[in-house]
Amino acid sequence: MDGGLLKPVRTTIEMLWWRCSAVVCLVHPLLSTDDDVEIKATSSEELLQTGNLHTFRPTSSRVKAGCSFPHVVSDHFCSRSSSTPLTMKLLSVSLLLLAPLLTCCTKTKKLPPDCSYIQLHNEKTTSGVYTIYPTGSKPGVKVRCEKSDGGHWTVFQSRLNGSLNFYRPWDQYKKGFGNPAGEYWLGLENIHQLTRQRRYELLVDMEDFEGGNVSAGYSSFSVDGECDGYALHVSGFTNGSAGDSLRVHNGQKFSTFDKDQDSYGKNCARQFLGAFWYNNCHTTNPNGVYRWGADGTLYAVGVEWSTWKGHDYSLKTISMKIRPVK
Ligand SMILES: [Ca+2]
Repeated sequence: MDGGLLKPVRTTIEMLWWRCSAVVCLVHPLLSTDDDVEIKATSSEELLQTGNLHTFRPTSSRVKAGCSFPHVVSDHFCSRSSSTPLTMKLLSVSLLLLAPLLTCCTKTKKLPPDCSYIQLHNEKTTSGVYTIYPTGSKPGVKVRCEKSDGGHWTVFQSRLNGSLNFYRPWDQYKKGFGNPAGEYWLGLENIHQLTRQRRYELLVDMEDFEGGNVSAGYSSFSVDGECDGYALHVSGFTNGSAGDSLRVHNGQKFSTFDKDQDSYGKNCARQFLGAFWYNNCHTTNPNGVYRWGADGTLYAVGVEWSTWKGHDYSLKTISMKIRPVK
């Protein structure tokens, strides 16, 4: 091998030795200070021949070294001034290598999956916008949390003032849209990820333009995955003067104007200008057209909860929220 070919090989070997040296510098204190020995070496190749780990300075002919495996080193290159049991050394090195893993396990902090979890770990939290992690991992999603005596509710749907158009296609209802501080939809995938892990209850709060304020509660709420059409499972109507307008929607898949999964011969989303778990078609249309109160111009296209205000009254506000069942 001529000099031109030998040079890159020598350079590579020296780089490898520098990397090994960095590792040894970290391990070195555990190998004990009295293991330091003086060795003679004139090149990286000579050190390589020892089969040992060393701190190595390529420009120096006399090298300070820590012998990690003295039993494989000849007396010519390495002599010991003391004898620490080899098993103790191996144990020390093993603990050092395992330390990062042990540290990782003890320092792992669970990301909050919902608003209730956030409040549970910080009772001083107030109502507002927080980041939750429905899948248990990043990235998270911003959501509005509403505080009550029984724990924070995670709001997944909110109509407040008609500032946002809710007549949107499937992909937007899947991933979510809007601003959690105002009007928004959390997204079917997020709702599914939340409710697949724990049992949730549902609360629907609503308000009319005359100062009326009612609610409807359900003891069980969940949404299937996309492969099952994000089907709704809601049951256990418990209270609320709003009445039960969700019963006929139980078990229905979600539909948008560009994805018809309803039980109607035509397209409910197109006919009633919304997106929901339509059946044939609805007794509530919370994602319908925002209108100001009573309006019979177009039948049942408004933001409605029929068991409270009928099909020709569009509500002032409505919000749907969930929290884990205790
Ligand atoms: Ca249909």
